[in-house]
Amino acid sequence: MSQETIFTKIINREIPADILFEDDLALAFKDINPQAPFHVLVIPKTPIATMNDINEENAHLVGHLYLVAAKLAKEHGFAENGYRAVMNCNNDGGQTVYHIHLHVLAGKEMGWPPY
Ligand code: D5M
Repeated sequence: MSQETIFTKIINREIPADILFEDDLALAFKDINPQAPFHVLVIPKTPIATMNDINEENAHLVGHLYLVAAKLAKEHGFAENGYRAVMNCNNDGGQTVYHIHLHVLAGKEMGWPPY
């Protein structure tokens, strides 16, 4: 299927990942190339290639990603100090895997803007 990426293989347990959370709609696992002490990716189980492909039918999944992100950040003790949740889109956004994912970064003070 054209929308299959390495993240589909993680969902299907065809390749290993350090999974922190799973439910019917989403999966969260540690980023293989962490940019902060805590760096987790939260993905929908249904593949959506980019933010440009979010629509009325699948938008509820994106809200769910944020719900899972906040839950994980709270559970790991980052609620008070704070954290960042970001989704990259296409080349200029820095997207490399074309299955949308929310990066959840925490455990250090982050800068802005994100050059
Ligand atoms: O982010 C894609 C992210 O996906 C990037 O931070 C590395 C991560 N990645 C890629 N392959 C894996 C595997 N196999 N496990 C865990 N994390 C992975 P983007 O926003 O698309 O640049």
